[in-house]
Amino acid sequence: MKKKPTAPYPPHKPAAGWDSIRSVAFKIWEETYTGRGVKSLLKLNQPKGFDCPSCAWPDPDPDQVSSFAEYCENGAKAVAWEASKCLVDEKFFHSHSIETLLQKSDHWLEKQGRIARPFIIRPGSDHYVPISWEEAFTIISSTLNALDHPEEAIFYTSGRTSNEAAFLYQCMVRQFGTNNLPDCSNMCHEASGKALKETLGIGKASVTINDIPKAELMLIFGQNPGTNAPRMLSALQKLKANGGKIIAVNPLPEAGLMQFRNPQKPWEWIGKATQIQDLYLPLTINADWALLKALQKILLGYEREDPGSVLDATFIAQKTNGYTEFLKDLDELDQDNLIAATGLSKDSVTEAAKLIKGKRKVIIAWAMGITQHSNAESTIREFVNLLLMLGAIGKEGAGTLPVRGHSNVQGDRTMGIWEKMPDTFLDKLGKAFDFSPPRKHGVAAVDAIKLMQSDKGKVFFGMGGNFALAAPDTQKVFTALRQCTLTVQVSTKLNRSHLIHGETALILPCLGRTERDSTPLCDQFVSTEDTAGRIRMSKGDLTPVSENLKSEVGIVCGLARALLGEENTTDWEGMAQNYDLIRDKIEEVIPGFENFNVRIRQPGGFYLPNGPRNGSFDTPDKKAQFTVNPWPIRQKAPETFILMTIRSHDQFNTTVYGMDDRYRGIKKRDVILMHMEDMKERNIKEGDRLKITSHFAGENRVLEGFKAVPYELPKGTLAVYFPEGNVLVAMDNKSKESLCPSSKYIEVSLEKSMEV
Ligand SMILES: Nc1nc2c(c(=O)[nH]1)N[C@H]1C(S)=C(S)[C@@H](COP(=O)(O)OP(=O)(O)OC[C@H]3O[C@@H](n4cnc5c(=O)[nH]c(N)nc54)[C@H](O)[C@@H]3O)O[C@H]1N2
Ligand SMILES: Nc1nc2c(c(=O)[nH]1)N[C@H]1C(S)=C(S)[C@@H](COP(=O)(O)OP(=O)(O)OC[C@H]3O[C@@H](n4cnc5c(=O)[nH]c(N)nc54)[C@H](O)[C@@H]3O)O[C@H]1N2
Ligand SMILES: [Mo]
Repeated sequence: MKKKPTAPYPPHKPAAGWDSIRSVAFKIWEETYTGRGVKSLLKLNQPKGFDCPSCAWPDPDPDQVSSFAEYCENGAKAVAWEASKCLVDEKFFHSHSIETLLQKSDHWLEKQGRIARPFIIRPGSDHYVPISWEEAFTIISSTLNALDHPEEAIFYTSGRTSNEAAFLYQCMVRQFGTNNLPDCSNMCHEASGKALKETLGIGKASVTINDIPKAELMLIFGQNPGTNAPRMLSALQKLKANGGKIIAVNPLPEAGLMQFRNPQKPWEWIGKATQIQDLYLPLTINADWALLKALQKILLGYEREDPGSVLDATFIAQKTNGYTEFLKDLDELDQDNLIAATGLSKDSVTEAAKLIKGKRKVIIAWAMGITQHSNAESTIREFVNLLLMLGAIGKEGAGTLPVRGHSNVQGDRTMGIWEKMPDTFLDKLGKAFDFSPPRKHGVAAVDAIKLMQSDKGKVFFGMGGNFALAAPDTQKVFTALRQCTLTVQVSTKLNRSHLIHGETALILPCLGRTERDSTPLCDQFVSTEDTAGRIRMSKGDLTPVSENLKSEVGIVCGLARALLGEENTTDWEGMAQNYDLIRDKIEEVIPGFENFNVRIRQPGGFYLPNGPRNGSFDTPDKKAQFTVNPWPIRQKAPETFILMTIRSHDQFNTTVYGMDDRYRGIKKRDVILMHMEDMKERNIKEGDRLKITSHFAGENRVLEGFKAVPYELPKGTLAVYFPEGNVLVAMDNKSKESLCPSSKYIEVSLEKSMEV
């Protein structure tokens, strides 16, 4: 029999192992040329060191932390990137105008090094020039205070900001008078928070890292952990060693889920790699809902044949509500139609159902392949329905695991970075700081763009991140930001958001996680919250790259004093010197932080309260909710493709470390991944340059000159890298419930580019 041709990519090599050690060594040398990067690695994720600035994957308990290397390749890259010895100083901006910088790649911009001091562009100028901190705060505060209304200002947050800085930042913004606090979560896990809060009473993971090895089965939906949460693979390896099984659901066969060599265990770098996934389901993009309903239906069939073989009837009766309606709806669905919609064979769906049957210790993990769809919340509520059927919540080795992105994105939300914090939080905040917080909801990320577009948003303040590139609809975001009177970015490294600026623009450079944060009182530390809701201390000890940096806390306190005036009663000065005072206020306002200053000093920190983890549900009727979620059908024209935007192995969001997407075997970023048959049918050859046109609500957007790469993904599906693909994402292509952009579902057509 003739062998079916397969795409050359991905190369199907084990993830991590020696290659990742080599990659780390190279990056550290390239960035720092000194021991700076190596020194900081020795403190990375150690109980007394600093929290990794890369992803939000939890650290093991203190007694299980590897003293050799409690970090992954991509965490080490993030550290090396921050520890850079190069500086963006006065000389740099003297010789580079905005016009010339706009011609440079994003990789080049960040590679210029750490921003050394505050800079300003004054109206009409094309060069950043130095400015003192005092003058910077005066300009920002006088511009803000001259607005017609505080709601004309937008205060964005990325997810690296510490708890202490985030808490003070939202407090300053609310004292100023607005809830316009969009964050990167609006484009990330917003749907997870919403769907989990409604159904289980809290918008966070119900499992801890210690549950994973105890699970009998783990389902991983829409996530690429080998690249984006690499230390998760060590936990999965333990689950496998204990006899647990793993099902991966993803249109792309991701290397990290196939085979793995633990880079923390050199004896594994050779020999047989661990096979991670037991069953791989390469489903049609956004067919997760259909797959979940099909699985529930098959499982219900097994239960009816053999009562007790699937359902946990006691759990359902005692702990849940809505089961009858859920069952009625499920019975009305047609199993064959559901399976057909998944693009999977009936056999593979049945195999998955058989793996689930009889199990109680089941964890479902997911990430952007689920949340960045317009129907994300429905899919997530179906995860909950499935877990509730099995009684797989509130016990060891079972539950929900939305794997967060940025290292403190979850903590920032806990601290009040949200455009619609509940009244209970606002009441306590007002009491603790003696003011009346605004109650009108603010704007989330997409609405922030619209506010600026409409000329009602005049000031954009970015606490970290790279909004210009991370937000959808690049051209529109650029225009919106350029219409602002003032744009301010608190940053460590140069990025596109510094170049796409308002009439006046400021860069306020801050300390990174790895650096010592000294105040006249003593060295300070901050705290972060991981995916599993554990609060830990983070204390950097590298000498800051420049004497002209401030900590994020210092920046907020300095600005708040200028903005809110002499008569303001908050002790900004005291808190800027002594972060224990900030933690006392956090304790006063946010439940779960009792005795904060004592418990944060314990090795490993402490877990925040989590109802579902203990089997209690803080919903209106105190029960977990089964829900009915209608079939989310998205119409598309027959000849078009669905395109997703994904991360390469050599980037952290908009920070591009290099061009090597090693696990996928691709060494360029201007590429479009395509099924071989789709290429053949359109007479497209590997390397042909294509014009990609996206279609949404009658509007077209274009990305030109991307090279075709034959790749193992379902027919009709395409992939390009984020952030390059963002020009194709229409701002209104988003979830109606959580307003999160559908960055994984972009309807596009293709044609060959004119020769370039
Ligand atoms: N090294 C590194 N680490 C990171 C980041 C980084 O850029 N680099 N980013 C951080 C951040 S902020 C985040 S949010 C996370 C992101 O972590 P991930 O969510 O793993 O990142 P993505 O590359 O967006 O990958 C999403 C996955 O979803 C799959 N997918 C797409 N559409 C569908 C679908 O319809 N159904 C299913 N089942 N799967 C689908 C894609 O094939 C891909 O494997 O990582 C964090 N960690
Ligand atoms: N098309 C598409 N769009 C997406 C996504 C996608 O998958 N596809 N993913 C979305 C997701 S999940 C997210 S989370 C967002 C990410 O959006 P953002 O969080 O806005 O973007 P980042 O690229 O993480 O931000 C990088 C910048 O942060 C700054 N920085 C780094 N460390 C620090 C620090 O310690 N303090 C401060 N103040 N600044 C620092 C540096 O200057 C760096 O240039 O993008 C979203 N956009
Ligand atoms: Mo994210």
